[in-house]
Amino acid sequence: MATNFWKNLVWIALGTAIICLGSCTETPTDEQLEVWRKEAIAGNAKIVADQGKNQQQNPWNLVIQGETTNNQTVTLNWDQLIDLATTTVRTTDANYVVQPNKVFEFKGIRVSTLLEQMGVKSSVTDITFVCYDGYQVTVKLDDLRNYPIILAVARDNQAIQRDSGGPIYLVFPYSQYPNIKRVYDDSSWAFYVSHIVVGTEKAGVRLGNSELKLSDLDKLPQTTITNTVGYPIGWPSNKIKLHGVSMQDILGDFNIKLTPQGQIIVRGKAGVYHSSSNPVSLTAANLQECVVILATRWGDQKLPITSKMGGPVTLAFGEDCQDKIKNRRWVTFVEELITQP
Ligand SMILES: Nc1nc2c(c(=O)[nH]1)N[C@H]1C(S)=C(S)[C@@H](COP(=O)(O)O)O[C@H]1N2
Ligand SMILES: [Mo]
Repeated sequence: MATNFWKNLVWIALGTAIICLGSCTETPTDEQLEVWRKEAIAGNAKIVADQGKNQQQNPWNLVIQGETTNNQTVTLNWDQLIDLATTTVRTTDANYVVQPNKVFEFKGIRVSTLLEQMGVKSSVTDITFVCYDGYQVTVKLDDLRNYPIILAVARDNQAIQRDSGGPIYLVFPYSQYPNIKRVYDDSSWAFYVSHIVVGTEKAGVRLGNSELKLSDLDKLPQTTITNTVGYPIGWPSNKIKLHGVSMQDILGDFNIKLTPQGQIIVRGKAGVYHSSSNPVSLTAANLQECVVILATRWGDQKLPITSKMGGPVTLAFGEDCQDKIKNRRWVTFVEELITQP
């Protein structure tokens, strides 16, 4: 079955090649990439919507993107994931606190095998797992190659429940290799994984029909804020500098004027940011009262924001936002701005 799956994938790739007849190059065009990206995002948004509607059916996709050999995004649906889940790992479960020594049989997809099939650029060292709730975990590619670290879909032959990290749970072979605990503690066991990001993606924030790349953001006036960050993981806990473009300047550049009732919705990669009932939204008043930026760099050295930190683009709030914006969320992996003027 797994072989069959990869055959299908090749077939899909071939189908795409046929469409661009004659003028085909090895690298897909930006337009093609954009189509694939949109498909992946639309597919994921749909899964998330269905997930909300019907918990029983439990559909789930896994999206693989970033610095793969072809810069392609691949979305695997649940049936495909089950077909690929051929690796068994017997280990204790870092989060099974009732019986910390109980050994479970996890069944899942060995991450290194999946990445081998996808192809990874030779410069890549880190692989980041993004979860439905916006949490992320980064694992060294070498460690994925050296240890059977799996995306588990079953524990003792049962689907993994949400409260145990399912439907896709990142599992480390603690029992066989106790030493890896020192590098990957219980916080590394990512729950409800929805994306694998290979290396760090290129910045690309959609706004209407446009896509803001890093070079576009760099052309706009640059704003620096200094604050304690509210990202879930991967950042220093002291006050730090974040550099990027203020939301006001982005709206100004696109000639978008928000009415007093208007708002701008900020969407990150994770499913939680695709909920229509609880979006991250900023009003015109919010943006007048305090500084909100799309951050592209951090620290005194203006380092790029890697996947490990939820980059390349994150949402950041100035200190003056403290009491002014309720339900502030420091969105990681920002991918889209939706304006409702
Ligand atoms: N998706 C996701 N996975 C996650 C977390 C999380 O917040 N979200 N927390 C991590 C941490 S810090 C620990 S200790 C374990 C258990 O988290 P819990 O105590 O919140 O259940 O899951 C890890 N995996
Ligand atoms: Mo934790």
